[in-house]
Amino acid sequence: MKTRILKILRNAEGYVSGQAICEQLGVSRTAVWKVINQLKEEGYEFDAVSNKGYRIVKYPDILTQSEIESQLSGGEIVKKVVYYDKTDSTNNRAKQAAEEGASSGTLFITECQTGGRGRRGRSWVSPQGNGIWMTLLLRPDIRPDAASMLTIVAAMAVAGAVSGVIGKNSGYAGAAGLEEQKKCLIKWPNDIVLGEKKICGILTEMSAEPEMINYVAVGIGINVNTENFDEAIRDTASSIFVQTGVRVKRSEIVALFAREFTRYYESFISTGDLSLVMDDYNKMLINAGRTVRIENGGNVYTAKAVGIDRCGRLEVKDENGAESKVIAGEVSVRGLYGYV
Ligand code: BT5
Repeated sequence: MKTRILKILRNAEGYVSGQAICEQLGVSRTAVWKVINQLKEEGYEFDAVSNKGYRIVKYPDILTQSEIESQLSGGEIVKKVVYYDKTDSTNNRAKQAAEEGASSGTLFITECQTGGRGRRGRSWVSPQGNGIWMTLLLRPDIRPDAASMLTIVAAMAVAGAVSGVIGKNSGYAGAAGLEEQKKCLIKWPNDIVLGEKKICGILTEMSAEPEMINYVAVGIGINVNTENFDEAIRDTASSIFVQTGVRVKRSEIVALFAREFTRYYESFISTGDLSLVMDDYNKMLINAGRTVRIENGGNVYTAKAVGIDRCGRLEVKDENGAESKVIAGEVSVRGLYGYV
């Protein structure tokens, strides 16, 4: 009920009377009043005028189930939000819930991770209060070898959502009007960069049979309002706030991510590959046209990145013009002189 009341208040043009809420939801005045008090405790500020009703004048920067679900339209792939004040890793929460039967479209999100994970045993710094640490549980009807493409789909959705929210909050007409350096780009395959620094990483994990996926957990970490970084990541990491000076509400990014993800995911599922979305991805690809250093086990070489193909492989050209394709998961791709 909290989500529904919050949605009514959020979408209202002006004041909404307690009576109108009661009638719309078929609940008592006391029940509405209790929810309004709970919302006040969570940091929502109201203007309450007799004979007119309530209007929300300030939203807290929180990631609770009702804060996020009240911003969803119902048409998104994200159907349900499960929130934790603190947990070890939202990927662990999603995987455990998946084993216990949780449905596709459940989003696990937390304020703080105590054991945030990157790829190949690396750790992910996930402090309290200023980032988005979330995992989307999916049960797609695709071949297991196509699951890694979900990282590409998620990267596009994050980049689109971050550019959109920055555009909206910085007074520009939209992402298209952003200065080039404030556009959110993708470093193949799983990093989202702003101002050439990493603001987001994606960790996709899967449980599958030879021909069938049980579930995929798409874990996403975004540094939103972070101001200081651990020494170990200071050179490469940054946040939306540090790069743009804009402080955005984290739930707005999550809601826009849900919409963007739905758009790209539906295209991906309709063909089972990235053929309908790869052009958009390649436009957001920071590596495109740049020389990259590819480390594949003991084999290190440089080549010019061209773009991804419909399976998400990075096409590169060596100095003699010979083309080859790099498969994610096995390699590390860096710029010649730094992170990109
Ligand atoms: C990633 O790994 O970039 C995937 C990160 C996924 C994090 C999300 S948060 C929600 C969900 N739950 C989890 O437990 N994980 C997912 P990788 O490409 O391996 O990069 C890891 C490297 O990024 C580390 O070794 C550091 O160098 C750097 N790093 C760590 N924390 C960072 C941060 N907060 N911001 C930027 N860089 C960071």
